[in-house]
Amino acid sequence: MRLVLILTLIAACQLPPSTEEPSGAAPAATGPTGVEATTGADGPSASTGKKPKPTAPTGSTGTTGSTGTTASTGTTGPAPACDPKAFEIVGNGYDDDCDPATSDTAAPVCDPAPLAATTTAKDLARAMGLCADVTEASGKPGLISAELVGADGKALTLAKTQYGVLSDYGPNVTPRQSATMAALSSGVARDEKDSGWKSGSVNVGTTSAIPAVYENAHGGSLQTTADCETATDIHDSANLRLKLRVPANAKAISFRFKFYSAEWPEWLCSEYNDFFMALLDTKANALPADHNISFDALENPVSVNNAFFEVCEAGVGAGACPAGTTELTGTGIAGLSLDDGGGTRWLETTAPVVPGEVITLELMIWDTGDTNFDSIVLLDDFQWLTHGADVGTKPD
Ligand SMILES: [Ca+2]
Ligand SMILES: [Ca+2]
Ligand SMILES: [Ca+2]
Ligand SMILES: [Ca+2]
Repeated sequence: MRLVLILTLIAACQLPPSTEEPSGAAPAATGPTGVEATTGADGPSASTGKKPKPTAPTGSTGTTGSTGTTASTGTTGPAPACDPKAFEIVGNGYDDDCDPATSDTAAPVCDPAPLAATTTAKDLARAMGLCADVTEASGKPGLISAELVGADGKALTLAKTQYGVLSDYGPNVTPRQSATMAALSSGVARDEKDSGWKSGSVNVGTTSAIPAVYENAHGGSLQTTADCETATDIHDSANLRLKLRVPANAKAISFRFKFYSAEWPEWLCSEYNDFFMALLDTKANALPADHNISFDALENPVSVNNAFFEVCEAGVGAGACPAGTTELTGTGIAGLSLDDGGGTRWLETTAPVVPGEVITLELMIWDTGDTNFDSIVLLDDFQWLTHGADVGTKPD
């Protein structure tokens, strides 16, 4: 079945891209349409038997995480002594970091040029709002290093178009912080108007192992829904690994993301369960055993089979698609019409960290099961929070 679709897609790719919905034509026949459905005997999966159910992350609190007022909210009360290992809290009237050059009235911006051929991992971090470039030895807070590696953390040669700094994703999706955002893809991190965009299924040709900490906590499985078998082979991964020094006055982090997949809806509840994962290494308590801090209310990671897909065409697959197709239009993830892809709204993840520690945050995406039907994640608005926050993800 998947081969037929691939051939159809290849043929379709020779047509000019269109953002228009098919007029009068019935949507293409789709496969399993509900996460409750099991993969049929004629489905794409040749696997039999159930994998062990993943261990639920411990200590996690689902969507009950703090609402996360941002650092710009400020505080009141007597002025604390400044600390060069603190970050400048905007709007509180104090020079928090003992550096008069950092503004108390405007958050720093450091947008790199969008869609540049020279884009680096550090540019992706800057697009997310991580402007402070520091050395680990300095003890100062900010970005120590940024790397693009494989899902397993090992060196991997990514395709140049698997990542990018974007100023938009289609005409209706814009950054959450300043003028640019970062994008990672298991195909092309571009929308259909961008140079380098390709439709549907791009085979980068790389493979990676399941991240060890996640694999160990889930018995080697990537399965996220009880009745939906998931393959365990990872293809075309892209992992933005950030090493950061937590400011002395920060107790938590937050960032925003938006996940889209061309697997939706026809490969929903199939072995082709592409993932976005955010693995945090911190000394803070209450970190899930698998270290993944982005998951839905059912504690499922953000994969094709999660509960956050709301940007889609209603009536095509499972779910009510309450956000409709506005944020799908012009993205290119849905192929030649809007009924062949879906995404989440902007979501916000929070997690606690320890003041002054060095943390590693790995933001990654991959194709599961094969290289086809790509997925993309938009990343933006990294913030240090001055108050504590539980691990959790919610619509922003
Ligand atoms: Ca301040
Ligand atoms: Ca930004
Ligand atoms: Ca895929
Ligand atoms: Ca791919």
